[in-house]
Amino acid sequence: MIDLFTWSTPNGRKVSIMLEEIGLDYEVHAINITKGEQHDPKFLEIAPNNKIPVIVDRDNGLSLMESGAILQYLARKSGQFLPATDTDFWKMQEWLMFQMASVGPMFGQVHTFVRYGESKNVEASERYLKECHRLYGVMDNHLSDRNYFLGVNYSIVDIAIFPWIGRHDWQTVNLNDYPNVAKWYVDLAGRPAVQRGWNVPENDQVMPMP
Ligand SMILES: N[C@@H](CCC(=O)N[C@@H](CS)C(=O)NCC(=O)O)C(=O)O
Repeated sequence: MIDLFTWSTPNGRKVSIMLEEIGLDYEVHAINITKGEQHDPKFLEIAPNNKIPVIVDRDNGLSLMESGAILQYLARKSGQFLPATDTDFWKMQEWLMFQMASVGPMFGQVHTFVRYGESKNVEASERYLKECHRLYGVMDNHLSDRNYFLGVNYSIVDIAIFPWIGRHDWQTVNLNDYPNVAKWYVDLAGRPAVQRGWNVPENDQVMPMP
């Protein structure tokens, strides 16, 4: 049994989608970050960086923050979505780091300045939107000759990237400008586990479709 501390955001959804995919029992604890619940001293005991998502594995008491680490832990615990070869393992690290270091932080800035800031800070909005489009271009190019980020197999890299593309409406990105990303996105959006994971904690946010 896994305790999942989360909210309906891209980083949170990575983990709920993963838990749905691997079919592990889990209990959801909603941490409403719009109300500052991530700063609750009790939550900080397991979340030293005061951010969701965090898991606690009741089997061994381990608590983990950082969605990239959590995805790898759950892959290993379940024996699912693990790369078959050493080369694939490193390719997984490469694209997971790409998500964690580039897609997440840069798209997050677009959400801050373009969506919430209504592009009033022109310099920041242009800078992050430009980088966001560049990253969409990188992903579109990579997916031009493969179904998934690691090739033929759906993996934790797809799970890590999907919820960020699931905010393309917030990013003012027309997904049809990136047809390979759009095709991949529609494919993943059709997976029942992805749909269930999107709705954790229960929310009324519609998954945008191109
Ligand atoms: N690198 C972290 C980022 C986590 C993160 O930024 N979480 C956001 C929601 S998506 C959060 O909890 N924000 C609350 C805050 O910054 O106070 C991860 O991938 O887990």
